[in-house]
Amino acid sequence: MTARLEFDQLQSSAEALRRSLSNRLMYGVGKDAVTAIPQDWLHAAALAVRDRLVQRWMVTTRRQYEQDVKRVYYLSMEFLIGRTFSNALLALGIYDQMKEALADVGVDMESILDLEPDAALGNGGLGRLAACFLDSMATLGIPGFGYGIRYDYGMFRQQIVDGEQVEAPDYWLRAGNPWEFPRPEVQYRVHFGGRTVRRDGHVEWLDTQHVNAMAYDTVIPGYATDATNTLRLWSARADEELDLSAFNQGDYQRAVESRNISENVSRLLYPDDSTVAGRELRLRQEYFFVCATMQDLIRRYLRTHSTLARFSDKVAVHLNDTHPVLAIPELIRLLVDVHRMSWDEAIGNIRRVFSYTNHTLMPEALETWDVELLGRLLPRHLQIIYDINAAFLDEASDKGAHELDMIRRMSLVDESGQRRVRMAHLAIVASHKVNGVSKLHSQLMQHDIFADFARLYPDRFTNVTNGITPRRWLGQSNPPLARLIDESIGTKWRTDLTELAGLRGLRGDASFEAAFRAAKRCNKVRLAQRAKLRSGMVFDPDALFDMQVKRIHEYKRQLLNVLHVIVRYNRIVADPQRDWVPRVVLFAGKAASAYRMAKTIIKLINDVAVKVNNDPVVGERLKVLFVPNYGVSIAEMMIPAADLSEQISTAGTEASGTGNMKLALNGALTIGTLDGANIEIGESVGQENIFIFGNTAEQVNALRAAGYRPRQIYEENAELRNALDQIRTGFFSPDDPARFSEIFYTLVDWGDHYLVLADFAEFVAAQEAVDRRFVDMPGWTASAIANVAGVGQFSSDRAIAEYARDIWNVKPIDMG
Ligand code: 26V
Repeated sequence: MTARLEFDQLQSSAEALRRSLSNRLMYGVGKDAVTAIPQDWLHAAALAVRDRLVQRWMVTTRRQYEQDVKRVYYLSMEFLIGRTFSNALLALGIYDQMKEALADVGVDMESILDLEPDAALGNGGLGRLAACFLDSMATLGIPGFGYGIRYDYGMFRQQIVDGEQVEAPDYWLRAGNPWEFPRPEVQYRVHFGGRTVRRDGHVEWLDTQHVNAMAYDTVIPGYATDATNTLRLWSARADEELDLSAFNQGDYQRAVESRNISENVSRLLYPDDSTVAGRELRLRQEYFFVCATMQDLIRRYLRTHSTLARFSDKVAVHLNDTHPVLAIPELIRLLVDVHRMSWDEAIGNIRRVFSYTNHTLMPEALETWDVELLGRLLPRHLQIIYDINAAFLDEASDKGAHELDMIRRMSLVDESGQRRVRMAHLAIVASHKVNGVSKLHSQLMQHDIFADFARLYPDRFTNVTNGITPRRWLGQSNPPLARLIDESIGTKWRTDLTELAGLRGLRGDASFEAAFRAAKRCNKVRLAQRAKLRSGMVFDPDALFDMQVKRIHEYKRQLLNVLHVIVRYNRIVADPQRDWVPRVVLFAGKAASAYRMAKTIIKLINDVAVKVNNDPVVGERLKVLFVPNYGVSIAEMMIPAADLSEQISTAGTEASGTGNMKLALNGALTIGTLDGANIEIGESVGQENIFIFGNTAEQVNALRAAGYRPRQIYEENAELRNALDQIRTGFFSPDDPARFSEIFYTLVDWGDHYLVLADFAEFVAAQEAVDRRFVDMPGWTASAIANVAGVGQFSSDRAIAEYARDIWNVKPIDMG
């Protein structure tokens, strides 16, 4: 019999919240109003909010069990959540009430919001996408679990010292994390190393070392629904017994040390979003994560089912890129070696269970693991991968793939040079669906890197264009615009973003346009104030705010942007009296710590900024600022203030982009190439409301094939030549004239791999068109409104609905 519990039904009034606050401060934080510091108030307020989430959480969990629903497990090494407090308040509809409750006890809510650290458990787009997807799954009532790693150290904090990036550790758990529930009773053993033996027709994995994975749960609230979901993150715990044995032998120090070493597996997020470092610890992390996750979902399934025979009816596992691909051999191992399912039955289940999203075409970012390393760390998994490969190659040959070259290309093991397992191939072979993240990306995936597979399994490949959650990226980050939209077309857009199309009807409505402009100005003033506070720089809120905010990478072409800034600067100096459109060019983004060129680009941006900002001839006509430590919270502050969104990657390189969607949703116009989701954004907002320039993906290929000659472009374009020579000769770095020579040679003499010079002239022309449009303020505003009105389909709700229907075959729960 279960005990009958009596607990308080928590209400949402300011009055009830004030009472909760007092209780939580007293009994949760252990402080009173006299001793509480602002951090304590935030903690108490977070606990008061969390209590209200828990009520819904229990209801949702009960409904899921009652309805024996099919669940989706979204496996991702990264979840870039950001802050939770405001988001939860808005989801629960208690933002104003909490503000009032805090005011009643003498605390200004806005001033404590900034004390909450970002949960920065991700690098960039892939991690933030996972966070938007959690929000949408909960909001749509899709029974979903996020699974990941609870890194002690998230994405590093970026400081800019003398114009250069300096990394500092991000110990985000310092003040405790009020949003998580530790589950010490949920722990699984994760084994490494050892050897395998065959006994009675079964394989046993022996002589291993192990570490435990302990669960931490976070409630993910849906917006304006009782439905919630769970994000379960694993943290490494050394085994008690192991310690004790060393301790008993009198070696106390060694016991504690070995504990630390095995717990390193969840210590830090790898701060690299495009090259796979061949690091053993990263492989250990990947396995640690999927091993605990697969055990957990089998255990959950067996709680309500007596055998695993129909596992795939109730379980969908989604692989966010290849990072969790070891879940495939791990699930096979558990089914076959532990639960004694036949190989064929296990394989059948696997294909129905798994699906995989590819997030990049860049060859250096496609994961492969050294066979020797895999065999040493995970001998049983390597065997299973070989067995899958053998079966796959048979199947391929049955389907007519006889050609040796083709077999070599498709094999799960790359045999050229040191043998390596191709994780993407394993994901494709073992999944029933594989998707790209924009139309172009999905096409290129099928025609280029995975063409052989697409021919073999034509029905397997599909597209789901990315999306972003309107709750955070408009509702929370941009209150002035959100309020205006509420007043103009109602509040439904928050759960159906296509409602924004209703704004088209307000075209030509002078008072709406004025209010729209006022909202943008308000956000620009807010950003300018922050910049003044942090950097001392003053800029005019009526200038055009031009933003490129994203990871620093050569393919994203921050260099193309800098070249335009330099040319603009030179033009202003040559003719200061012309009617220049004042611009503030803002950059933000982190460089991978080992990516030298990306770090040099940051230094160049800062050196150019010093030159431009201190030239008295330039004045307000041009300002350049690099905003340090870009992350979710800084994005929420910057994006609403943008007039112009820079989406200028070499066509064919940016899989989708999601910053492009956030900026358009906040009323920025895009200047961009025909790459990733830019193409679809252009189709939706209207080609007259976007500035497209540059070579297409097809033209990029043709150019490269024909023998691209950047030096010729350099020689023929005087303004470009001048800018590049300034970079080369130390015009921006008089203290170290050779500092940027490598940039010059990379672009002019070493092939300019990302075709910066090829797109330069068109980029500058597009920037001139931007200026012309901006001085026509009514025209600009109409375009900005068209952008907001047109981006409805880029909601993560739409994306998740497509995944649920076409890939996972799951339905929303009935909340009754
Ligand atoms: C690779 C690695 C290598 C090992 C260390 C950690 C790490 C972390 C991430 C990655 C892959 C990054 C791939 C990625 O972030 N792709 C981005 O995905 C976005 C969401 O689909 C998409 O909008 C961006 O265009 C795409 O670059």
